[in-house]
Amino acid sequence: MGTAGKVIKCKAAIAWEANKPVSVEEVEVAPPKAREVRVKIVATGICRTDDHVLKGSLPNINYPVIPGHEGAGIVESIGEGVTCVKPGDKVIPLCLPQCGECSSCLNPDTNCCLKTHLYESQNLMPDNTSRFTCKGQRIYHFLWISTFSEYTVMPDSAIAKIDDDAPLDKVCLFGCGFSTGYGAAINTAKVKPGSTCAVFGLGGVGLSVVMGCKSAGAARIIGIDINKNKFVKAKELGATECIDPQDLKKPVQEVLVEMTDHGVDYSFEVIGRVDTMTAALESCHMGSGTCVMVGTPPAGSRISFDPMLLFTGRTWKGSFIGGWKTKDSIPKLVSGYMEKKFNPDVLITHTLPFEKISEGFELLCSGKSIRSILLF
Ligand code: PAD
Ligand code: ZN
Ligand code: ZN
Repeated sequence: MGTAGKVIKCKAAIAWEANKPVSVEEVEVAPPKAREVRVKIVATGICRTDDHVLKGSLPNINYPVIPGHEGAGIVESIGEGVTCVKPGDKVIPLCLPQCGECSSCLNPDTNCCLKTHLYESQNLMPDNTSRFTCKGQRIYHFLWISTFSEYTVMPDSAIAKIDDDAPLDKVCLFGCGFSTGYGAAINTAKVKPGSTCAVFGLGGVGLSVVMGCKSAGAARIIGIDINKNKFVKAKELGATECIDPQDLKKPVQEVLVEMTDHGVDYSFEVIGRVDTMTAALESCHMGSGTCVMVGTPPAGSRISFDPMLLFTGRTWKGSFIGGWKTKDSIPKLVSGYMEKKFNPDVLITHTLPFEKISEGFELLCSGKSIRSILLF
């Protein structure tokens, strides 16, 4: 390709500092170094985690940064030693890498590769340099993949080749939202047929949890949200009941325990607040209930809870990108989509040109969208 080995100028959205909207700028994207890949992003979703970056509530982010982590695109060029993809391949960048070599990657029971940002910063490429500049200034990467740039560079451990026929404007959701929620239900909780589930937060990720619970055969799926507009889609996707905690005279966890003969079998926190994390734990059945934390805890937060809740046999777990070993699993999930095994398209409420990214964040923050997809 004509651009291989050259710097590419393109559009990207930069968060210059926390608590400011992103601005669309022209950036320079350097060619990939050894074991790196440069990708032309075609479509990217906006996940709440990107909004956490804008608000400064995600740990260890350096500014200015190009956020975005729910993208799909086409390989433009590869650096020396890359064998897993070639120019022209359709790919999904992985916000959780799978290096294949660390103790987590070698352990079949976890997907938490030690190259994750939550363990080791991914604000720069592995050689500690950035591939992005804007107005002469170095711009940081986000989770190694920065999908809010038309061209972006990532290590080859953070990319997965997908089906040649996959529609990139839809399957970008497999990069985060859908895979995270669906996997939290089927991999992390291992929801059993006939069980009762409660899902706190019915955004793009929470609704994907609802889909996972439904496909696992849950008999009752109770959706909880303070925005009643989310209930219609939740019911369409399998929620059997929906509750707005603001309508209740008692805490929602007490109501759930009463509604379900001493508590639910599985609860999921998909908001990212410490009060709802403990409420979700408290709504589980003694002895057997499992609570899964999916929402991202605010940086530096601490939880205080009654240890008797765990002493009496409840299980509290976290789920990171749905427990999937990403490089192995995301291509299979995309194939499942192509075979119509599940349909996250229903989560896409808005499709916008990339320049309207700030409108996409406003739609998310005002509760009007589930997922907005930005097209380059
Ligand atoms: P979203 O903002 O689309 O959905 C959150 C939902 O929670 C909205 O519908 C809100 O109305 C609702 N809500 C807010 N406050 C309350 C409350 N007090 N009680 C009940 N409902 C409430 O976000 P999303 O679905 O994109 O992401 C949800 C969380 O999951 C967020 O914290 C994000 O950072 C996290 C996430 N985690 C992973 C992971 O790997 N664990 C991956 C992707 C996203
Ligand atoms: Zn996300
Ligand atoms: Zn690893």
